[in-house]
Amino acid sequence: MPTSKTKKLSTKVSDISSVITNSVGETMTTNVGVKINDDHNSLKTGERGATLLEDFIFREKLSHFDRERIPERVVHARGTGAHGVFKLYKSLGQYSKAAFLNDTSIETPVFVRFSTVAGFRGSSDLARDVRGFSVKFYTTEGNYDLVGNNIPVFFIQDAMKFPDLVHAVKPEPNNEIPQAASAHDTFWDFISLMPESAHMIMWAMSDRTIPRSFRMMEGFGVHTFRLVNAEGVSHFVKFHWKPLLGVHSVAWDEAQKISGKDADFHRRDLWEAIEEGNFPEWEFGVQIISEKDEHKFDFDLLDPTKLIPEEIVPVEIIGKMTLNKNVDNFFAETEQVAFHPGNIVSGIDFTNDPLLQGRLFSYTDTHLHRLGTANFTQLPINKPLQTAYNNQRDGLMQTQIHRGQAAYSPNTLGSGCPYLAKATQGGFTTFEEKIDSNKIRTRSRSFFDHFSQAKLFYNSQSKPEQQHIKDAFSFELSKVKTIAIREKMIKNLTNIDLEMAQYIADKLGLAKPTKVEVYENGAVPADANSKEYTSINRKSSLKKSAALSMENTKKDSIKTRQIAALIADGFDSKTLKDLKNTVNSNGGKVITIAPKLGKIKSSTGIEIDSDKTFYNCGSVLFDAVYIIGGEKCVNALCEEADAIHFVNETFRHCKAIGADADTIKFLNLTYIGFNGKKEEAGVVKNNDLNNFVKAVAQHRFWEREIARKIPA
Ligand code: HDE
Repeated sequence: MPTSKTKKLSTKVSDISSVITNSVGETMTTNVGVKINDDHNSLKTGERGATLLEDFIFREKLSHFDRERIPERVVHARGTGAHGVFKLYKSLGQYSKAAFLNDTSIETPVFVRFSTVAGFRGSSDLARDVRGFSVKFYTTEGNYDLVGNNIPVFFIQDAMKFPDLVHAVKPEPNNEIPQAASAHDTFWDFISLMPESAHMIMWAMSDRTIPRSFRMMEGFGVHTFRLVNAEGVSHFVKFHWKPLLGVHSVAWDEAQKISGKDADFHRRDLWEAIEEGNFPEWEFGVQIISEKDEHKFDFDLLDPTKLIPEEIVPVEIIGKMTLNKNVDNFFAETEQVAFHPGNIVSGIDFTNDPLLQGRLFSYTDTHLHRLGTANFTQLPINKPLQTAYNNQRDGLMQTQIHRGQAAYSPNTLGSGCPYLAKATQGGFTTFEEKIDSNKIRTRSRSFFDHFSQAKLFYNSQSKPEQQHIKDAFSFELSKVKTIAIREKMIKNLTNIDLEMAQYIADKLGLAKPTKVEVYENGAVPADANSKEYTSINRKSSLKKSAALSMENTKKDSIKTRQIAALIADGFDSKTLKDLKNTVNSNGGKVITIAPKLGKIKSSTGIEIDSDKTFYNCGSVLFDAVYIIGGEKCVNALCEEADAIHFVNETFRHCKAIGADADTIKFLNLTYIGFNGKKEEAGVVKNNDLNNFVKAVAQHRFWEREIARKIPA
């Protein structure tokens, strides 16, 4: 039986229902309730006359329309959101007094927004970019926001540099080119002068920035936070989200093509998964460090360009988040949601990470600008579960009607209300960190090692992953027009891996570096001339961290994977049926693709409606392909150049390919055929559906890329 607490908490989504309007069955009215008789014609002076100013219906409609847009987010403008719940597996009471981290019986409602960083609101989902991973927990003690990314570190160490970073990555100011892409001069100019970005740029050039799905991304709180328990004892903590479907990405060529075929690919994927009841799930993990161990690491816990390797401090899984409801209205919910890393609840606190400290100012400031009023927390999506009681009053778009005479404290006229809460009653108290220092404007020396973890990341990648990083650098820097910037980047990269730097230099037509070029020109003004800034490069004891490679992720399921079945008239209906049964029973989905929409007739005369055609989709929108047999079908597919291209492209992107035994004539027209009888990894012929499913679960066969390059 749900406790009354549970009941109340899990009704967050329906709490919003009091403000949901549904016009089904209703008469159209103006905003002040006057029933409208004609919504098609404005009021005119005669049939061919001018429109009259008195037409209040027309004026209201147009002037509301003129104000429909609010400023898009300055970063993370492109995103999508969903509702869900968080359930704790085990109590963290030993470390935190936060109720939602203590009581395993409650379900905490959440709202999550995923985003890209650099692109405008209408940009493509598949840009090479960091993904935002913001979670708003509507807890019994107020809203807690974990505003993180899908990468555990960040480009810069001090919030002072954030506007510079963003100006550098956004489209260039003279011609507003390129959209949603870091492959341009200003970005790499900035990065080449900011050695502290070395670790993050390795992640950014890895496949982590081209995820297969939001549902297959990790999430990280990035900064070190504090957990504070009922006794006031603080522990440091790093937060993690681990997707139950594993961490998977697409290929770069594929990402670019998806941007053209379906710029809403990630948004659609999340929406459809939730609509179909395939609720995305992430486990919530913590790395906990006691205060006494603060200085035991070879990096500073307050430095947001560093992660704590899981081999050194394991991630303890403590709960699970499930996204189970799409929004009713994108603007009202996803666009108006206001996340803020400063929204913490009793039991969680900040550290002095200088990036985090700056964020604590920036988000509220942004919301005041974007949402235009100090009352933005009254919007249904931002409202806490509890009614807010305080003496803040009035302001633009005040929707609360505050009763009573006294809007100040202390008061007698209001019986002293609202009361203050003691710490024992849940009143928020800040962790009393001891500080005794001078005011200074400088960077801590403990933040100066920029390359050790960049190396650790590179060394932890599999060979194909390393190749993808080299390819990504080669691509991005080839788009940079200023040769000096390319050269500077190559020098910097020698500090991470000499062979990698040589490879990229060669691709850019530059001289291959022969030695490590110790970074010379520190970009941080206070330390620009400091030898120490450049020379500290502490050696990490750890050479590799398995958790940093996607190669080691889960590959045991095809749940929610989209499998294209190529068919034409004369297809073998039994194979299609068997394929559907096998794939469906393993949690995947088969989508039939034919030369045309409408009825397609099988060899035995059964008619089915094709789901898609070769002209309205492409292989890049699927996880795998299966070619259905049947003599007439195979002959028709042989005539279909797009079908041949479909299979070649699937092969090029290293995905699983399955085929009936009698499709060999068709396969011979593709690269699979060009390779004669040689077995290819992930290509399952001869109707072997079980092995095909196993191949799809592997996600990709990157070894094909190394074996040979194929055009597609
Ligand atoms: Fe943000 N960031 N950020 N950021 N950030 C914003 O807030 C900012 C940083 C992140 O889905 C803005 O509401 C500063 C790190 C996400 O609505 C803005 C600094 C991380 C989102 C802002 C950072 C993030 C934002 C723009 C350097 C990962 C999207 C609109 C100190 C831990 C939230 C808005 C959503 C959004 C400022 C750095 C994540 C301008 C000043 C590090 C996921 O306030």
